[in-house]
Parts: sequence; structure tokens; C-alpha cells
Amino acid sequence: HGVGGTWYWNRYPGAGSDIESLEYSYGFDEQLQQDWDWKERYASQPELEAYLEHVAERFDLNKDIKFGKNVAGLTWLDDAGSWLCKFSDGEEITVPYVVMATGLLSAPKEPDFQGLDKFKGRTLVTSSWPHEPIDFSGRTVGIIGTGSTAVQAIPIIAEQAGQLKVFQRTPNFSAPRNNGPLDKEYVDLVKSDYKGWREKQRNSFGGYVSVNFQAMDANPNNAMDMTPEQRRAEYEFRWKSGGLSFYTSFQDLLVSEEANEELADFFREKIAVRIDDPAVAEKLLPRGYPVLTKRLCADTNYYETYNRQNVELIDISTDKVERFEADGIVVGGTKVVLDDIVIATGFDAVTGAAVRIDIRGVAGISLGESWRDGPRTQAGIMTHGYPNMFFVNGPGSCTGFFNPVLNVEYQGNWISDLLDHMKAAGFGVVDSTQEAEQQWVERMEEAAKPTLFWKSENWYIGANVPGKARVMLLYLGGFPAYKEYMEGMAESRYPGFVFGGD
Ligand code: NA7
Repeated sequence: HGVGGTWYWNRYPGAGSDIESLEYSYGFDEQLQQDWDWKERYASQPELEAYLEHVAERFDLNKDIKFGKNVAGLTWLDDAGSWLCKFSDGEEITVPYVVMATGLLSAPKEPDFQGLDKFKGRTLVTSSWPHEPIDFSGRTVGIIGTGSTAVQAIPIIAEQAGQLKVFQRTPNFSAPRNNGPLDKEYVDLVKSDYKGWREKQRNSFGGYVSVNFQAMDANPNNAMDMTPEQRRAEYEFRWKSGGLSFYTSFQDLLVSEEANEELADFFREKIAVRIDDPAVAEKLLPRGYPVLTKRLCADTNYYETYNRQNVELIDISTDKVERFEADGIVVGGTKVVLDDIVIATGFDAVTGAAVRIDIRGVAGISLGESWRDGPRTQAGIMTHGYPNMFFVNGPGSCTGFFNPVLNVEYQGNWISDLLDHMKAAGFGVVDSTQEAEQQWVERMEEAAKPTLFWKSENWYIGANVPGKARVMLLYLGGFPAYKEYMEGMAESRYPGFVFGGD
């Protein structure tokens, strides 16, 4: 119904980006990045939505967008060399090309709690939050989940609600976000050479380079090659900056168990001092899985919120949520009476939104079926057997580990160049070759194999969704290597693709 995607739907209290606003924004237009003034270091949902609305208006994009349309099915018409697109309102159109910009964290995990519809109070899902203001004053609110979403929402809801009960299955690692109004000096520093700053972002692993208000390359060292004092100093430096900056603090944190465990200890030490009650702290301290493998959270007053009298942490790691009833939730045989329930249980990440559409390619097989054992793509751009269908911020790309805004710009440009090439050469149909796809799949496996991601139930490997194939959904080789592959492919006139039609 409006532009914004993630930032249109996720309007829960506290929603915002964990990448700094100056970096989590489009770099394709110098004037746009000079003109737009971000208010906060990390933009919150209303500001991000306003920015995206501004971009749509500024570049006159709304005339090309049909709002409120739900794509139910896409069928490849081989003779016509085009896609038949069926909307859920019954309308049908044919289109030569389809770009699946369906989002990497957009299809909510289906909540499978027994008796969900029996609850008579308000049930609010963070990823489809109402547009009208929600008043929690004087109410007893329950929230299920303690991932990035809940970590943002809990402190704000706690300030308003009569009582807040947090149902926690797994404690997460969170670093302070250190958000606040943007300092003019820093904004001027970035804007004085925005082009150079963007270049640094595009040449980095994660697509964000600001640490403590300076552009920094990832530390090239392995933690275990440093002295304990040097490691401690690096972690203190990153803690001061806050947020996701830990991902670039050393090279071996996601492969060396020893290095990872030491960083996890550092986190536990820092977290523990933020919580008054040692028994509550014990429940909140994450243990038993490697730090950074479940996406690191970035918070404002998250742990301090548990020092409030009106907040209770309910551990559901062993006593699961048994069922919802008319007036609350039953856990371990005990009813917790609630007025409102907030569901923040995450997403069927990366592939969920695309496979929920009935997509039928050349062989008539649905995309969901083709990807049953895990998605297969060539560089996250195309999947064999689904001609003229492109993906942005999808499986096989760097997104999730790389700033999705810069990623979508890069992939958008690349697809556009490919279409120009086809037009010039007189081709109307393109498909990825099976060989190139196989090579990319192997390359992805190779990058993911030695990592610690396999040791936690994270969404990067599909482990948060029961029954989903456990494969690394994203390319871990880094954006510079990704770009090199993509540029090589374009320069040698797309050998990994077959062309036809006219
Ligand atoms: P996440 O990070 O997947 O977190 C979901 C949370 O919900 C997490 O704490 C889960 O616990 C919990 N959860 C999921 N299912 C259940 C059930 N059935 N019972 C109890 N608790 C449950 O999603 P977010 O929306 O917070 O963040 C997604 C991404 O958005 C994030 O990574 C950033 O990239 C931005 P679990 O850990 O599975 O035990």
C-alpha cells in the first residue's frame, strides 16, 4: 500500500536500522545524499519510511508502481517468452521480465502456537504492525521472542505498559547501539567525500565502515595472533562504538572457536553489569552457542529494562509455550494472564517470500519444490529453469552479511546492464546455465563450511524454521569477491547465461 518494504511493515515501537543512517541509504545520486539530512545516528522506522517516500517522489517512481497488489502466481509461457502474472484479486498480466524484490526478512515465520485464535485480547505481530497508534498504558503485555526485533521493542513497550512479560527461549548477544542525534561535524565529514565513503563501503565485507565515527577497514588480523591485551583493547574500542562493529573486529571470530568463546565471555561480562538481579542476569546471559552466528542485536537500554519493577522475564527454554487461552498464555502448566500479546518470532528468511508465490518455471515445477533442499542460484541473480526472472537481495547474494541498500543498487545496475546487452544483441530470453549455478553453489558451500554458523539455530542457515533445509542461504565470500565475479561475468559477455528468443 506504500513504498518502504521492511520499513513500511515493521512499525513496531523502537523499529530502526542497525546500520548507521549515513551508510544505510542510497548512494546512486550525489545530490540525494547531499540533500537528505538524517536526524539520528541510526534511523528509526518513521524516518526511514519518510526517506523512502521522498526517494519515490523525487525520482517520480510512484507512477510506475501499482500499490495494494498481491502476486499469487507466476507462470513461464515458453512460446511467448514471458511470464503470466496472476494477482490475488483475479487480474492477470503478462510481462517479459520479473525482478523478485521480495525481501530477505519479509515473510514472517508462521506462528504455530496452539490456540492462537482463542486469545481474546489484542495479538500484535511486529512485522505487520498496525498503522494506528497502539496504547499499552495500564495493560499487561506479553512478548514472545528476544531477537533483534524484540530487543528494540521491549524497552519502549516497558515504558508504557502496566506490566511487561518477556517470554525468552534463547538469550541473544546484544551490544549497545549508542544511538543519538547526529553530530554536524560527523555529517560534514561524510558529506565532504560521500563518493569516497561509498567506495569504502562497497569494498568492505559488510558494506558499513563507520566505527566510532570514522571510516575503518576491517581489522586484517586474526584474534588468536594477538596478545590478550590487544584483543581486549579491540573489543573495548568496538563496544564504545557499539552495534554491529564487532563483525569486523578480527578475521577469525567466525571460524575459531577459541577466539569466538573469548569474545562471548567479553559480551557476558559487559551484559552482566547492566542487570541488577544476578538471577535475572543468569537467564539473560547467552551460552552454548557462538556469538555473532545468530545475528548480533544492537540495543538501547535493553538489559536495563529488566531492572524495572514492571518487567518480568519468563524463561521458556525448557517449559515451552503450551497454548494460548482466552486470557493469556500457558507455560509449564501455569497460566500467565495477559491483555495483549506481541509476537516477535522472526522470519522465514531469504527464500520465504519468494517460495510462498506459486512460481512455475520451464518444467512447470514450483520454485518452492525446486528449492526444497535449499535455494540454488547463480550469484543470487537467477535460478536455472526460471528464465527472465531475476532476484535482488535474495539467496546466493551477499545480502544479510552486506548492507542491503548498496547490494540492491549493485544488483539492480547489473541486471539493467544485462538487459541492455540483450536488447543490443537481439535476445528476448535469458537463463542461468546449470553449470555456472553448480559452480556458485559449490563456492557458497566452500565459504560456509569452515564457519561456526552451523553451531547455532540461526536464520542464515534456515535453522529457525522447522522443516526448512539447512543450507547457508547467503554468500559468505564477501562483497569484493562477489563484485569481482559479477564484473568478470559481464566483461566476458555473460558466459554463465544462455540467451534466446528475439
Ligand atoms: P529473530 O532474530 O529470528 O528472533 C526471533 C525470536 O523469536 C528469537 O528470540 C526466537 O527464539 C524466538 N522464537 C521463534 N519462534 C519461537 C517459538 N515458537 N517460541 C518461542 N520463541 C520463539 O527475528 P527478529 O525479527 O527479531 O530479527 C530478524 C532480523 O531482522 C535480524 O536478524 C536482523 O537482521 C533484522 P530462538 O532464538 O529461535 O530460540
